[in-house]
Amino acid sequence: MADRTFLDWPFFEDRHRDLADRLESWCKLNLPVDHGDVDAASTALVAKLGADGWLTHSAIEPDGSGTLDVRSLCLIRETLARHDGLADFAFAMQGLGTGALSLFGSPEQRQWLTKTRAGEALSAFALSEPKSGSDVANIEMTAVRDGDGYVLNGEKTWISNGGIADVYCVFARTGEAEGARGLSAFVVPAKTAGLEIAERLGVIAPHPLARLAFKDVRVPATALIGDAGQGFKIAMSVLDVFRSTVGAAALGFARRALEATLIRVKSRELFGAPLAELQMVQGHIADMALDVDASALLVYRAAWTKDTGAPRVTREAAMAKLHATDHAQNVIDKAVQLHGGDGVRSGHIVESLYREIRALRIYEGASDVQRVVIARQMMGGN
Ligand code: COS
Repeated sequence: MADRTFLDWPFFEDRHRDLADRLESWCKLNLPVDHGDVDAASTALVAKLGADGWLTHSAIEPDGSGTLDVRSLCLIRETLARHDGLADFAFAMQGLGTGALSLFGSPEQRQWLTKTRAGEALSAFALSEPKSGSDVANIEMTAVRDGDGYVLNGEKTWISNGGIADVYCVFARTGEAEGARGLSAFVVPAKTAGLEIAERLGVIAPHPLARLAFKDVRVPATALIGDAGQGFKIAMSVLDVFRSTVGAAALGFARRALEATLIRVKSRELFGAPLAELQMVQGHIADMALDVDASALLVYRAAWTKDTGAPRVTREAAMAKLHATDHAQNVIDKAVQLHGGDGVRSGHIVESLYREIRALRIYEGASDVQRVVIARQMMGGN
């Protein structure tokens, strides 16, 4: 059983402890699922998470009431990730894909939230392009005003839920100014004419992922989220909320690796005694436990700071994501090492965690981007 004493920390209220307990029971009944067909598995997970009420935490109410409670988002992601990485992915994308609608959506646009919160529609966040992953200000996709709407042309890539999403949040250049100040955000239904899945992308921990082509995709002016020219700030505000949740997912993976390792070192005998009696092994266990607790402190510090009213948590969220993802990688690597041959055996839990963790140091802002963000914040910049 993974350590749950962190739930006593003052970052949480009783409703969070109750949420964590209820979700733990749900996970034991429903996870893991078969990942053989990731499209079918992800769609089914979203439906089940929606039917059982967990997706109500992924977005605000369609009538505009409520908030995104980041502590709940983090607890849910941590718990799901500890049981099944694909379940965490399915939950996370419902929040990221609709984050701009929760924070900036019009009443009409927020109608999507009725379906995404019920697990009846899947959403996706379409920001990255072949030439602008880390450098968001360099987005090349265009959205040209035409009559009573906009026409979108260009490509998006590394789009999670690409191919199975019902609605995309798309960032494009509307040209109010150069660089970051000339971008806008749009809500685009997947079935809009001209929006095509150009390529499905396979990765080391498979999940639905695609490159999208936009060829003269016409959307009405009401598809614009927030104001024209505000797209960069909308993207960054969404990432400020969701980056600490990526740290939370990494934390869930790391806790699972530590849990598996504790069982392993107490049961596996070497040189006539359990592995756990070797001081060198104890040193690794201590480092793993320290990495887990330090990550948890940073993740829930960021979440609590946002929930208690900070206008921006750019530094806290970047620190949480950077530390938790990089250190989960260390924890899981040690877990693989302490499992010996079993650690690299296909289908073993630590082998799958080793594959699952890697992308988290890349998506939603690579580790070095987080370092840039933190340094700028420390020096009084953006
Ligand atoms: N919240 C609100 N506004 C923000 C912001 C934030 N977190 N971060 C920056 N801004 C504002 C700035 O204040 C600035 O506003 P003004 O034009 O009014 O001065 C504007 O946005 C531009 O900011 P900045 O100059 O810092 O932009 P840069 O082009 O230097 O980019 C980085 C900054 C690299 C940090 C940004 O592009 C980034 O986060 N990249 C990673 C993107 C990412 O996560 N990709 C993964 C895709 S999702 S899987």
